[in-house]
Amino acid sequence: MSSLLVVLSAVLIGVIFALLFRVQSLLSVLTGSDNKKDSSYNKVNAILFPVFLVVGLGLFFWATFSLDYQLPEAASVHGKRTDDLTNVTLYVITAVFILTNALLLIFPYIYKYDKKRKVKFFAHDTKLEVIWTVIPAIVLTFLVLKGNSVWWDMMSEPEGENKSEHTVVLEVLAERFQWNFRYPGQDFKLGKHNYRKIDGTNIFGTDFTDRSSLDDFTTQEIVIPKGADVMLKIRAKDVLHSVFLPHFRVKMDAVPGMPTSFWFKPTISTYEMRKKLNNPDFEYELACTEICGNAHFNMRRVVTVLEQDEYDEWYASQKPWVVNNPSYAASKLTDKDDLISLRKVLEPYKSKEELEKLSLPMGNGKTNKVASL
Ligand SMILES: [Cu+2]
Repeated sequence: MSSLLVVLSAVLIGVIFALLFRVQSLLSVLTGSDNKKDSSYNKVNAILFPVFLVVGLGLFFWATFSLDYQLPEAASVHGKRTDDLTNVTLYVITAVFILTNALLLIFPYIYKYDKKRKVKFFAHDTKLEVIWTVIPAIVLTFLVLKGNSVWWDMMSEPEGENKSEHTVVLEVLAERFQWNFRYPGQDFKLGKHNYRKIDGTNIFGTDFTDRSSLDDFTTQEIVIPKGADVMLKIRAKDVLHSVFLPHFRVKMDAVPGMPTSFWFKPTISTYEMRKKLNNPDFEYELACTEICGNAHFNMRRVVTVLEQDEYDEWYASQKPWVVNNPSYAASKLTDKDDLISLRKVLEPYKSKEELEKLSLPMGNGKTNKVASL
């Protein structure tokens, strides 16, 4: 009961104050004293608008040019075009940003309260409407068309004079929380895969009945040659991940059930970039840019760009996956010719004795000595 009284008296006091204020303002209108009110606050507020504009723009340019969050120069042909597009877009946006904010903050200063000024009333102005519809439409059309051409550059195989002498196609498989890479072997053809064939050993779901898969090899890092057309075929096993190669300015989501891909052409080798940046520890990297779970931070891999001859050497030194898992591959094969192909792939890596000892269980339950095929 007493608390109700307290609330009621507080409300009453509030009402009394409101009424007093109302009476006071009515009195000032009647006596004409409100016209004489000093307009210094009006002036202070009016000046604060352009001051905010100058300070704000100063901080904006300071943050843009002095904070060091820029990536090094783009290390791919596509990256240079992407940077150009980004810069053109930024120039346009910055110009519009400065213009609109200047108008917004200078108008209150110019048109601050002045009792001598007459107000102009207009509800519609066709000329203004046309100007602010047509100009943005033209600028945006230009930006979209330019962006579209950069996009298709990345999405399609280079043709004509843009095509390099060498092409590298490799598969990128994302899973929580690692990246896996599969290269076509000496036949330069990636073997087929099927998600139904994925198990603890065959993480790519490689289909070994496809002979071009027998010489494929897997790696834990991406190695690519400078100057070649590189295509990444991207898959994800579980959730959304994202393949981001910041130094080459390429990025594409890895979507479960929907293979994606992109093309790019590296132009600066890791060694050259280290020299340019004066940083002997510099590495290009692949980073997952989809927050895919609690160990997301694990999804970083080194990308090494080599000169073509160094790359050829590296490529030739890679062992096909089946060399380390011959029994597994053989267990998936039922056709005799397939097994003979497997033996041919194994032969350069295994001695005759090893091949003799190696028994390859066949899918039909029988066991074959691989050497006796
Ligand atoms: Cu991820």
